[in-house]
Amino acid sequence: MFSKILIANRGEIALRIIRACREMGIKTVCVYSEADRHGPWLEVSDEAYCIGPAPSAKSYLDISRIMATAEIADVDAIHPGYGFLAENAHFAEVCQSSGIAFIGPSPEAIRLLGNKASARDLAIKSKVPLLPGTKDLVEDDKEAIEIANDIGYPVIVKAAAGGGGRGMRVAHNEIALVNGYMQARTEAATAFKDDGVYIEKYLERPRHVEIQIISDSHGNYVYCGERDCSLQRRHQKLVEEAPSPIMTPELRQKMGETAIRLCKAANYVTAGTAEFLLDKNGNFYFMEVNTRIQVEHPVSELVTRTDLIRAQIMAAAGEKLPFTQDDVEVRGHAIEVRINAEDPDAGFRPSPGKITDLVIPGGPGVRWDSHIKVGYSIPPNYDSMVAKLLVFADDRPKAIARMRRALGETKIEGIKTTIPLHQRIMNDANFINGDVDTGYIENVLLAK
Ligand code: MV4
Repeated sequence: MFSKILIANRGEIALRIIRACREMGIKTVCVYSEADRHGPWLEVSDEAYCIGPAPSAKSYLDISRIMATAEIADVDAIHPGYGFLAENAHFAEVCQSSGIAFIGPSPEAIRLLGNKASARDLAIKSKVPLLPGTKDLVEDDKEAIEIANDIGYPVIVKAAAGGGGRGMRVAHNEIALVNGYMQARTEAATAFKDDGVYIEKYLERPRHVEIQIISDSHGNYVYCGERDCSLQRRHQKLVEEAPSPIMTPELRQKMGETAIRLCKAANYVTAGTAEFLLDKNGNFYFMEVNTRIQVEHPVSELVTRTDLIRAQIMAAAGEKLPFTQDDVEVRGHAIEVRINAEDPDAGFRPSPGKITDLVIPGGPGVRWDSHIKVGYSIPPNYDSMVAKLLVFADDRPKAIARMRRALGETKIEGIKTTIPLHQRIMNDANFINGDVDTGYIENVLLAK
């Protein structure tokens, strides 16, 4: 097993990884930017090194500064968390060639699945269900029109290098398609330096259901149930839960086995997530694989009683997973809300600043994953998420009641947060009935 791990991240996920390492007897090294000098997670790390100024490009994304620290601190492995360098194949390669384990999949698996067009191709070969669409990149608008006429409108143009909703255009007719096709290419060229796009049939108002997988280098693959992440705003998830309100044991097994088939075909090792769209009739369609540990991983930990960070570290160290598929049973219900330093009444404008008072919720079935404390100033430079509040209960109605209760206990003073919006969601009739889709927040709740 590793004796020391460098954490190339910040905030709550840095703290989550430190906690797992401490329980495993592994020493931790944090790298941080000047803006994070007073980051509370640094106090519980064994070592911490400032590697540069506030802009991510000069700190959390600067591979040479991170690798220099890894060498000096003499670590065995690097955990990238999520965001920043987590899905950067080049970084995984640099780690490999420096003899430092990257806690994540191989550079080849990141590359193969990171490109949505090659992931789609692999899904076809692995008999994973997809929406009708192109097998290859679409070279010009004439070809785009032919494909759309073939599969029928509406269609969606997606950047091959994109993900998480960037570089996408929906078209309901030929004129919109020609425009959308060019816009998607231009946007992709700017954002990803890769203007490749592909086309799919557009599914209206789907649910977003993703399968958590974890595997080791001994060929063991386990799926840890699903998460329903349908409640989003502008591709930012707000609430995640497990199980999905519309899941059945049969569908879970089918989706889980499908996710594993795809990950096996990519020689995928460690934690990953296969994202699917689910329609009202229980049909599911593969979207993409996220080759990292995700923000919402704790909801799966709660319902399957696993420690995914521990399992991820064990797999990266070449050990066997600490559980098998037979050990993993979905029990109870978990909900996570993302508490962001944003003002929901002002278009979700970021609200950084100093925490002047803080009451952390507790009691039965409550988990608080956060790095904040009184006197800490949220810097304006990074993601606005300040806490993940999770609840666990026997069933969904009890979990919702528990979340209402936990949100009521929570007090974060000095900044605006998304807590009032979460209270509204937990009292919303559609949410309570499990009747929401990916358009619900923007089209219904915020329009009410
Ligand atoms: C889609 C879709 C409908 N049809 N693809 C957005 C994120 C990316 N991973 C996939 N996305 C979508 N792809 C087809 N063919 C609708 C979305 C989508 C969406 C998906 C999940 C969660 C929220 C969403 C919000 C808008 C659109």
